[in-house]
Amino acid sequence: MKNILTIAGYDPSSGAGIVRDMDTFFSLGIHGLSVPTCTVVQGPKGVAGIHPTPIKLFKELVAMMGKGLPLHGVKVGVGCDASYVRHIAGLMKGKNIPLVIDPVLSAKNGTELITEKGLKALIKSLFPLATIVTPNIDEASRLCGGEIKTIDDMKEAARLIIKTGPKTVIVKGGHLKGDPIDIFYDGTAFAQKKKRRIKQEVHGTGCSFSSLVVSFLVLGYTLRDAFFAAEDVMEETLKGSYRIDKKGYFYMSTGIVNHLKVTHTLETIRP
Ligand code: PXL
Repeated sequence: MKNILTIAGYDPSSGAGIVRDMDTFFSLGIHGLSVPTCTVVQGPKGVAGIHPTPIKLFKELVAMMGKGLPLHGVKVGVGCDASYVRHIAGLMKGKNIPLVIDPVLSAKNGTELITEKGLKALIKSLFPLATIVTPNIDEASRLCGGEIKTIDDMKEAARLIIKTGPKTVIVKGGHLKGDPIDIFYDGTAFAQKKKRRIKQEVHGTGCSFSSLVVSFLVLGYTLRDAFFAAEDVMEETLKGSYRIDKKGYFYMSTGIVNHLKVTHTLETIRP
């Protein structure tokens, strides 16, 4: 059995964050371990607040996960603040296992999920240790300090982000107009995946996608193959997405990615 540790935010409605990550690992036959950087007070209507995990508790939980348990991969989502991010960097030192970072900045309603200092620490101390970083358009433009409107802008962003240290960058184009395209860049070559836009807005897709990527890396896929396999499974989970609210009541609510809809067996996904 492979173990993947997710260090991210806790969303009690299980739409995003560590619970979503755990569902993803489980759907691919991987055992998930989880340590929350923060608790995000959240339901189908959105985020009402964020409470950092006491740092002493966070460090104790990370230490426990690092002790005696073989870690085969690590995924980082909401980094919360610099002390959490730097501590994760300490955990990764000397470990030759995949690290996938979803550089989450804010919730859909704009609530900041990482401080400015936390973001700086993420770029400075964790990006250089990352196997893959998976920003969406908004995150990529914040990381690069420029607007992203076209595929060429996405590629330029990937080129700039890779200079901060990760081996590979995936820029997710879902927030651009038209059919979304995701861009993969490993420092020498680009690959891209064109997708069909689905009507229902779905929450937690970034968490699922980055968890799928780290899972496939742990299962032995190459970087490029992990990208395409994650894209394939993501499409299935999106097609099967569901709502947890009373239909028509929480009119602002978003759907939940459905990992029970993963029908691919590993053999059929494996390129
Ligand atoms: O989808 C971004 C995200 C990630 N992780 C947690 C969240 C959110 C958005 O609300 O709450 C815990």
